[in-house]
Amino acid sequence: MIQFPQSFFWGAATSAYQVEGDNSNSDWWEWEKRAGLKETSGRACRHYELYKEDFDLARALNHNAHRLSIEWARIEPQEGQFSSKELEHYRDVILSLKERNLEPIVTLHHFTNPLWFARLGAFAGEKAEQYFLRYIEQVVSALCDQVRFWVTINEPMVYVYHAYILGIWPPQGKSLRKAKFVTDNLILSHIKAYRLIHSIYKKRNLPSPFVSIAKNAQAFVPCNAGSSVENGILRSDLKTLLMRQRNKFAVYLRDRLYNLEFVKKLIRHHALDFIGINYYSRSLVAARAWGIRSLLLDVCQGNHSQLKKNSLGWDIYPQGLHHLLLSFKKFHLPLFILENGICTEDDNLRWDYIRAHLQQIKSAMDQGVNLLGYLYWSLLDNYEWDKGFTPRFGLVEVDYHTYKRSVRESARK
Ligand code: IFM
Repeated sequence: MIQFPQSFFWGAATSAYQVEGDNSNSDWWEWEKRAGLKETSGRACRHYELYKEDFDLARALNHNAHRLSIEWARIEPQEGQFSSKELEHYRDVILSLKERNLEPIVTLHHFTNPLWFARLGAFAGEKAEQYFLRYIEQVVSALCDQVRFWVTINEPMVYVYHAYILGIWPPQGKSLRKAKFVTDNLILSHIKAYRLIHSIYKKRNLPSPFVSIAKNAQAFVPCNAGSSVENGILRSDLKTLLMRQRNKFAVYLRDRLYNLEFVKKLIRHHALDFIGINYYSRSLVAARAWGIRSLLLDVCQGNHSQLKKNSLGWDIYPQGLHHLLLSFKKFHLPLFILENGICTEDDNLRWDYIRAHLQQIKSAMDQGVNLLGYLYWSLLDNYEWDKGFTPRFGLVEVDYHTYKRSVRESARK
């Protein structure tokens, strides 16, 4: 039995678009149809109607916290028109959590945008940050008396990478220049949102809130070409040596730029009260050249990994979480794992995954890491973006025909 502090937050996370259903004013709603995705979000888990039932399950599993997100497109379906009905809905959702002694941790942006905002360029648009702040002001003013933990933006770099570098999420950009512009805009938007949220609490004489982002972090590991055979080509020793040096350098760069830089910038502006971390897996680095694109993006081509994998093929690598927690420790802020989880059809593997990660967390805490809590991704099976409904991340299984929920064994352990 691993022992954690009494005050530790335990729970699970969801995001609005992935579970609520019928988010027809969001950019993803329009895009998943236009892009011809095999599975579109549709009614998702019908969590918009069934949230009380879902929170009953979380409570019965002894959770004491729950992370959810607000769908901006529901709050502001048309530019400047705010829906009091939807604000009321989310207030009910938060109150339902609190009635069940579940601490609400509320995300304000989780990948999706209102369609009107997307049409204006989303975070590549000129007035992006003003629109974002105006929305946040509405939401935070309506909920501040009930919420202490805010996450402004979920996984900003994942959003930028998929939407502006790989070009596989809306708006399907493929430009490093644009990616940089959007990243800078997200940083600015967070800093201003941080200040705004604090000022709202101050004006109302409420205790200071805890505001952060959810930073996706990855363990970067050099791809070991073993006997120096990579892509079927036998390499000379010198070439192998150079390749190893290049991979090491690429790992160093990615760790700094992908994992740490965003957070560092926010800390420099005193705009984080804790560091929210989402961790799933490792990435095997194999830079084919010294150019910046290769150093930052090339991954191992052959399958050198012997590790067990989730159903999307991601390596299970719990020691990566330990390493990351220790490297974030140097920022001297409390850490909070806002997502960690596995999609699998094998529930024993799910439990092995959770247990192995908890062991790593405990060991990091024993080495002085100040961790506020651990949230599993996800409470429910849900809509995994362009991958549809096939990946099963939930502690609770969802039957997408009947919407019946069944708690998995791994959730009870
Ligand atoms: O489902 C996603 C979530 O929206 C953000 N973090 C990673 C999860 C699993 O891919």
